[in-house]
Amino acid sequence: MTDKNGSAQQPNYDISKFKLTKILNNNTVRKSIALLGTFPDISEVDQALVIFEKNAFTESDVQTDGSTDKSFFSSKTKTNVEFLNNIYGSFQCIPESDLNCIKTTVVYPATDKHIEKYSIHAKHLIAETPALYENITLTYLKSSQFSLDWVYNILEHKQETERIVFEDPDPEIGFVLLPDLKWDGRTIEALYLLAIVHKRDIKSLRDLNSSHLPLLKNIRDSGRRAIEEKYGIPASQIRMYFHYQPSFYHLHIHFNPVGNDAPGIWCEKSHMLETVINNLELVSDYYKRATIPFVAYEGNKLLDIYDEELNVRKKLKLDENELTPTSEDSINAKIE
Ligand code: M7G
Repeated sequence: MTDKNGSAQQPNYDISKFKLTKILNNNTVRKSIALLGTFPDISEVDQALVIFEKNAFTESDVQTDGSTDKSFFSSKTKTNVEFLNNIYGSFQCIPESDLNCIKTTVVYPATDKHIEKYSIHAKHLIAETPALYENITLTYLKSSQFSLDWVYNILEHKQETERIVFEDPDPEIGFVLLPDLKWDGRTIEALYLLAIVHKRDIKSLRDLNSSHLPLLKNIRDSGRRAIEEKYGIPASQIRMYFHYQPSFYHLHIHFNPVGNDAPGIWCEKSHMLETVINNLELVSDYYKRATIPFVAYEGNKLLDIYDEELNVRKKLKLDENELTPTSEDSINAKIE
């Protein structure tokens, strides 16, 4: 959906009109719930995702020194006693509504791939050799990946322009740094920014080589500086990393504070920027030669393709890096 200037237009949905079809994932640890449904007043067929997430606490909301006009410790907070026993008390506090916001993400219209991403699944690890990347993952990616329109909208200043924290416009080593969709935008302790490179020919970690070192070092140094200046978080407390596999195949780097367990920081998915720089300094084509494990989840076609291809190879007694002659065609057939 674009307007006459080519900018993406926001679909005109009203969240109160959402009609639930299915709960996809209720994460009690992250206190988030992913819902599948529709906005029937716009379309009965287009699927919509609504993701609710309770916000982390903001330290300024618990001050009692009068430094904030909104506090949990105010007369506006309603307190229901659950029980009192000796020195212990259990309550349900209902603070004023502004302190009780729920971060809400809507994806509309949502594709089957979006629904898959937000559903709960059993996960499996795949050790992706360079040959498996070339022959299976890359073939799969060419025909099945999320649209990058939102990324180009940011790089071309068509959307989220006022949210940009820092930009280096250089086409080779430049990037845009801005708040990630996952951040509520106010809880500094849970800060989550994304650096998106201007170069458009780097899909992921796999495409990096030593010629990209100036770009990576620029993101590390300028990104850290910008965060320190704007949010007062010192460089020593910023975690910077890539995801592999990412959801979006245009190179980007995640930034968040080491003191906060951001979603997706698990060791099977994250690659620290500092380590990546060091690996490329030691071996210039490290990521072309490395076996990189990644997590695939049940229900994802990529896992089915890996399962089948690796079984065929086993039966034909082929080395796992050799391709069966019909491989590319069979992968494309499975994606369709
Ligand atoms: P990823 O590693 O490709 O995917 O990171 P994953 O972390 O979701 O598995 C892409 C990052 O881009 C994620 O952290 C998303 O939250 C973020 N993101 C996605 N979208 C669609 C947007 C968007 O429209 N705006 C912004 N600012 N961030 C987004």
